[in-house]
Amino acid sequence: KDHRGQERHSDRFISTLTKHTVAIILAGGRGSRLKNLTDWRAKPAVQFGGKFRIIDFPLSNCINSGIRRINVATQYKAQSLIQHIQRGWGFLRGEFNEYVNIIPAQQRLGEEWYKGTADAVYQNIDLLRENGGDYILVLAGDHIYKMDYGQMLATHARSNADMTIACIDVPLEDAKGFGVLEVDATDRVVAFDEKPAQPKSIPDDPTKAFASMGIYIFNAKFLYEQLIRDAYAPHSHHDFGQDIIPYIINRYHVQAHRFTESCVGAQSGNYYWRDVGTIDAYWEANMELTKVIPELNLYDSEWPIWTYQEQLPPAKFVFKDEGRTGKATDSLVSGGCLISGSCVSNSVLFSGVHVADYCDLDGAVVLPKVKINEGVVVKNAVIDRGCDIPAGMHIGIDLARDSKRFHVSEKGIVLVTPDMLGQDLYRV
Ligand code: ADQ
Ligand code: ADP
Repeated sequence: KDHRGQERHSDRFISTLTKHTVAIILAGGRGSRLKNLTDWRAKPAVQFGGKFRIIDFPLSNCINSGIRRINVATQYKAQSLIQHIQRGWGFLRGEFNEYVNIIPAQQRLGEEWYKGTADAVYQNIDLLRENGGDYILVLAGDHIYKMDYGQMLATHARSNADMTIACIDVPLEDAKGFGVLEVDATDRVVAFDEKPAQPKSIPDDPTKAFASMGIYIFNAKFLYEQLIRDAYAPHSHHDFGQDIIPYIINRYHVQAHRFTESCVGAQSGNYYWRDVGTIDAYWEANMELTKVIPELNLYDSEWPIWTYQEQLPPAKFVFKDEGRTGKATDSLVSGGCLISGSCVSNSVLFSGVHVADYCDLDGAVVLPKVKINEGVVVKNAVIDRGCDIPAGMHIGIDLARDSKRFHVSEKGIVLVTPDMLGQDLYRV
């Protein structure tokens, strides 16, 4: 039985857990590795996949898991994020104690902004207490994935843990960027190393490490005790990965929850979790969606991804002259797009992109409200919202030249923003 006297194997086991869970999504990080894409918006507000923002993924996961009390902690350049959540996520019913609550930074203590991730939760401790959940689900606002948190709550309750961490196998060479765990035979966490210089591999595969996904479940009271203790701990960074987890693993019960078992919407039998933290990863994840069978299925009605959607007319493709039909292949084209006498392939066009005649787009990720004038060629690039690409401009063809005016990533993806074109930012 769990602490409410509910049978662990009863049919209502998981719905009882999700009902008594309050989520807090940490959406404060800039995501500076996304370069100029996050000059004016926080990483969770960055557009993804034609009509979504990154934050829509953890938010949708909460709703689809039956967790409907959600707080979003904002900090860096939150305007765009706040606007998106207000417009798109207002459908929950306060009468039923459902809400998405946007928490502005710095409401409680002192003069400073949040220090680490634990501090961001600590500064909102009063609010969480008022929300009154038994379990607190701490989420990052900047990952693309579909996950049923109900199954993770079940792992947490069944193992009688104080805290549970969602984990995934990652290639050993990538493990330096994660918290790396060791578990015993019951998947209890016995060691934790935050971003180790020399990550340890898992016992049965030297090419892989067991990494924290930065997704945590805490018993509410336990979390508050730890946050208060940590707030006064000298030399603490007030961070879950650097401070809280290393302190508690040998003193309390920390359980690992394997993401492989909880995959959702995985019609092709795989599971998907991406940190689109760099321009290369961001571009690649968008490109993946143009494949015939992408790993991330956005067309899965079992696990819909919700978002704010502007009212827009359908995408339209216009014939120019022989051989110059406006067309798009292996591409995602959103509402409000106009493609006239141009060829678009392997591209993701967000809402309201206009492509004039005689253009060629291949491997283009084009954010909303971009105008591409006649004769433009774009190859392997990310074009930021509101850019007006001058007629005849070639992007991604001569990288040496592009690197003088645009940002060129390690793998040769070109990022173009309105600033770089000397244009005003699009304000809506
Ligand atoms: P990182 O990915 O480095 O490591 P971090 O930069 O601390 O995580 O950010 C986690 C989340 O919190 C992000 O969504 C970020 O936007 C947000 N955030 C950061 N600082 C914030 C603040 N002050 N206020 C509000 N939100 C804030 C973590 C763990 C690792 C784990 C990886 C998985 O520490 O152990 O492996 O996540 O990606
Ligand atoms: P949107 O949320 O409309 O997609 P962006 O993400 O590009 O817009 O911009 C984020 C927010 O930052 C916008 O809502 C806008 O109000 C604000 N903003 C954009 N440019 C500037 C600027 N130059 N100075 C101050 N604020 C800006």
